[in-house]
Amino acid sequence: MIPAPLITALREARHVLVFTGAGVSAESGIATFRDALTGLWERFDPAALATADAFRRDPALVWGWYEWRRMQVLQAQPNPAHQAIAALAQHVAKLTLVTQNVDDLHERAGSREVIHLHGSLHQPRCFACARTPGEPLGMPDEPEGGRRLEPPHCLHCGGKLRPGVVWFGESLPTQALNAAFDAAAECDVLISIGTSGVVYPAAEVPERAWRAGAVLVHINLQPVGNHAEREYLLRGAAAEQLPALLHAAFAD
Ligand code: BJW
Ligand code: ZN
Repeated sequence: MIPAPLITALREARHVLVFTGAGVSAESGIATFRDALTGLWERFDPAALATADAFRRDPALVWGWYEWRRMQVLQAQPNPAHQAIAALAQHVAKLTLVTQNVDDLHERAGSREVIHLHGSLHQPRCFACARTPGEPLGMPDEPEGGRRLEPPHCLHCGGKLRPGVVWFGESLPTQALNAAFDAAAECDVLISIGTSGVVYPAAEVPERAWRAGAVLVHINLQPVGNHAEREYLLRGAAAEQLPALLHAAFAD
């Protein structure tokens, strides 16, 4: 059952901020990070794979792991949750989409101007000079993946290419973070989908929106959130809950 005040808030909203995490892509077959048994951090050590120190220590291990993940994303398709977010943009005056995800499934579902707080698997840059390669990466060389793979070299300085993602201890892209905080300060409704909300500063986005007076709704398999006033939880899979919310708000 979708609470009536939430339906009303969504119908009347001028600016909706959609904030997504790994759970929105779970039903496309992309692993999340912290889910029991299936999460990436259950099977892999983040300190060995998702830090600049790890890349310095063993670039082939880190590059091979990210190429394996990039290949999984290339083979995946957007699911009904990604599609519902793209469709929601047609129903509200303004929609801002902020994602923590490093895949491109929102773009492939038709969402425009996606704000990526944690970068992208598809836009590597040089570890030495930070410039991007002149041409996009082709299909990964290592289809079986998960194994060591030497990173390609930068055409400008000869340094090693690194994945264009934000590792632990690194700053988020300033423009993206500012745009997300600005949207949080002025949105009427924030829909937070498939995120555990434990990684900062990204987790501040829904917190700031709530403090600024927005209605906050979480769509999650788990009971996330603070159960405060103006805060709702639609518990279940994003690919079911989000289309149901849109149907309830905009079907007639
Ligand atoms: C479903 C579903 C379905 C499943 N339907 N729902 C203490 C306090 C505050 C901060 C810190 C601290 N200690 C350290 C920090 C800083 C650190 C941090 O936050 N650490 C915490 C983990 C404690 N943050 C940073 O380092 C950030 N930088 C920074 O702070 O810079 C300043 C600084 C500079 C110098 C020194 C120190 C600080 C950078 C953070 C970068 C995060 N990067 C990653 C990896 C990206 C690359 C890669 O992909 O490998 O980003 S970590 C990983 O977590 C990834 C995600 O974007 C991010 C968030 O995860 P997400 O999306 O929430 O996924 P899960 O798996 O956690 O949750 C999935 C959810 O979906 C669950 O709730 C499920 O129930 C749900 N779900 N299926 C609906 N079908
Ligand atoms: Zn370079």
